[in-house]
Parts: sequence; structure tokens; C-alpha cells
Amino acid sequence: MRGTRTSRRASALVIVIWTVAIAATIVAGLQIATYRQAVLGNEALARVQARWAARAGLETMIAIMEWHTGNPDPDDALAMINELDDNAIGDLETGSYDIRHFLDDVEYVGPMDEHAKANINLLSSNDLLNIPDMTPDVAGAITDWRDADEEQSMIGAEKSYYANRGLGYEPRNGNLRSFAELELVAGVWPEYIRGEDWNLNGRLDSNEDDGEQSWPEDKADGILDAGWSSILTSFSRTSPNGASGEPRLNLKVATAEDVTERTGISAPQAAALLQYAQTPNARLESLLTTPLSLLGSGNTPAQPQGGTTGGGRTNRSSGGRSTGGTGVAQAGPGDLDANALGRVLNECSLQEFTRPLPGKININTVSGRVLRDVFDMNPKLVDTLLSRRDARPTGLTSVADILEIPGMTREVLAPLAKHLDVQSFVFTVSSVGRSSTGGTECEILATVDRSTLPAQILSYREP
Ligand SMILES: [Ca+2]
Ligand SMILES: [Ca+2]
Ligand SMILES: [Ca+2]
Repeated sequence: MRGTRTSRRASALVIVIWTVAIAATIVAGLQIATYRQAVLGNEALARVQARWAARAGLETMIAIMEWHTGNPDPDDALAMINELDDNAIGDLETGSYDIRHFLDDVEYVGPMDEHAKANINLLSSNDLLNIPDMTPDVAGAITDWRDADEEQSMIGAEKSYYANRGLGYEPRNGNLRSFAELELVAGVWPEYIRGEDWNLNGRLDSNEDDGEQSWPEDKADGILDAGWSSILTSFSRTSPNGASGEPRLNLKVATAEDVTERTGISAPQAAALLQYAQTPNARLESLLTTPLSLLGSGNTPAQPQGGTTGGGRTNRSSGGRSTGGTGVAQAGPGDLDANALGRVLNECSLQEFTRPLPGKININTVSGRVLRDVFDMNPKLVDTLLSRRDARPTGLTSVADILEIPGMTREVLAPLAKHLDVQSFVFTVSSVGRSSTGGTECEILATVDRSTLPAQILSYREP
């Protein structure tokens, strides 16, 4: 009896031990599965946190841009840019964001100003030929890609060229809409366009700074050499609004009263300006290089004569007028002084803005490389211009201010004048978000146009 009871107890003990062992195994298995799920959950959560942190950075930039479009400060050309830069790094409860870009071999905190580069849609074949690695056939092909006609330039490429090579596409015969589109143009190599910045985000990513370890090949020197993308853009736009925020006054249809009210210039000056506006090929920037009295009379500086006046304006003889001086400072009583010229350039136009037009370079943010490599400016003059510009806490508030910089004569300014502005409207924001739990990162790359409200996203990707 006793033996049987002992053996039963032993059997029960074995069963209990087994049960406990099996239960323990099940619990351990459950724990592992739950742990894995928790890890996956945390990773997913961290990705969401990082993505929304990046988005918060972008939204912050857009909010600042929109505020300054609605509330412009005509006396401070840098107000918005400074505020963007001051808010380009931010902390949130669940993460942080960081917005930066490379320009002229230096990394800056803040969004990339597309107006710091030259808009490829505004460049002539001659401008294009100044660019490093540019050859005449590629410059011709870019011009043909852009121009509306099908007439092949001397060594360019129109529709037939692409068809004969079975490329499956043809030139747009219109302005390039993205910078990567340039790679479709005959003879253009991605290496020229991107340099080391293979994902075209204006940032030095790890694969772009590790030599030959990963594509692309790079110098691994901590500096982003972004090829043509560092000096050219297709995104910058001209604003239909003046520096005051009001729609620009179209001089082709405005009255003298409109002009005096808007710019504060005298009635005779307004009349002369309106008269010039009616001449064929009139360009507002010509005022920078030629006094109003010569433009309004339909004369050129080369053949100055006392022409007809536009409303009692005093004509001056050509005797004392030099085109080699410091510009508007020599203007006569009928001409515009620097302040008046600045207001005219900032508030008027010679066209209706029925569609977005390619943007100009902002002299307050343009890189020295753009002035040297695209506009072929003397390097010493570029240094003077940039140091004078950087010394002004509120920047240059009118293109006319440039004439105060030593060496910026009318001759130097003439080929450049049509490319210059003092404002920026399009920025590319590379916002990298980081989750506060773990180091998960997510980048959002968006190009924002603030020229009209609400701001428009011209391009968006998550590289
Ligand atoms: Ca064409
Ligand atoms: Ca990059
Ligand atoms: Ca590499």
C-alpha cells in the first residue's frame, strides 16, 4: 500500500514538474514574442515620431515664409531669412528637427535659398558657357530644350536629334520644371549636375562623404561638391508683388497718378517713366544703367540727344553724363535718385503676371561662386560686393543699393541687371526629424514658393 502511495506521489510530482516546465516554456515563448512585437512597435513609433518631427520643421518654415509674405518689411531684406535660420533647429516632446544645407563649400543651418543660385531658364547661351564643364554643344542643347521653336541651333539638339537616337522623349520646348530634368538634355551627364550630391538634397549624406566605399565616388573631405546643382536652379520664381507686398504696378497700363502715389517720384518723372514703358523692348532694369531722361526720350546713352520730354521735365545735354561713373548719383533733376530708383524697381513691372516667371538671384544671399562662374564677375569685385553686403545688418533693400558698392559701375552692372533682385521667394527645405526614443531619422525634402499666399509646394519627396 505504502509503496503504491509513494509511487503515485512521485508520479504526481513528475506531472507537476512537467506542467510547470511546459507552462514556463509557454510563458518564455510568449515573452519573446511580446518583446519582439514591442521592439517592432517601438521602431514603428520611432519612425512615426521622426517623420512628424521632420514635418514639424517644414511646417515651421512654411509658417514663417507665409507670415513674411503677408507682412513684408521693405526696410529689412534679411528679416525673413534670419527668422528662418533662427528656427531651423527645434525640439518637440517626441523628437527634434534639423534643417541645413551646403552652399559654396560651407554648411549652413536653415533652408536653401533657390535665389542664391542662377535660374537656368533665364540664362543665355553665353551665360551657360561660363559654367565649369559646360561645352558649346551642351549649352546649345540646353537652349534648344528650352526655346519654343524646333530650329536646331548651330550645335544644339531639337526633336529630331532625340528621335534619331530612340530616346523616347523630346525637348520640352519650354522652361525646365525641375533640376533633374536637365539630365534628359543631350550631352548632359548626371555627374556634372549632381557632383557628390547624388540625391540632390543639398546635404552631405554619409554615402557622399565616404570615398569609394559606396556610390557615388566622392572626395571624403567633409565638403559637399554639388556640381551644377550648387550654382543653378529651375525653381526660383519672380513675385507678382512688390517689396511692399502690394501687386506690382504695371507701367504699361498705369497712370502718372498711380506711379507718383506708389513710388513717391515726381509727376514729370512718372510721365517720363510711363513714356519709356511704352517703347518696344523696354526693361525696368535699364534704369540701373541709363538715366531716365535718356530712356524716356527714346535715346540710348551712346547717342544722347535732347529728345521729347514727358511732361515739362528738364532735359540735360549729354555733355556732363558719363556711363562710367557710379550710376544714378550723376542723374539730373529729371532723373531718379537712388532711393526713388529703388522704389520704382521694387514696386513696378512692365508686365502682367499671368503665370509664374523664372526667378532672379537675390543679391543678399547669392553665392560668390554663382557670380564668378555663371556671370563671369571679377573675383575681387565679388569679394568686395559680398563683404559690403554682409556688413549691412538689414541687407540691400533695393537693387539700386548695389551702385553704392565701389567698383559696381554701370558697365559691370549692365549684363547682370536683369538677373538681380533683393528678395527670395522659393526655398528648399531639407528637414531631418529625429525620434526622442532611439536615434531613428527621417528626411523630408520640399521646395516651397511663398511668392503668393498660401505658399505652394513645388516639389516634395522623402529621400
Ligand atoms: Ca526648341
Ligand atoms: Ca546629398
Ligand atoms: Ca561614396
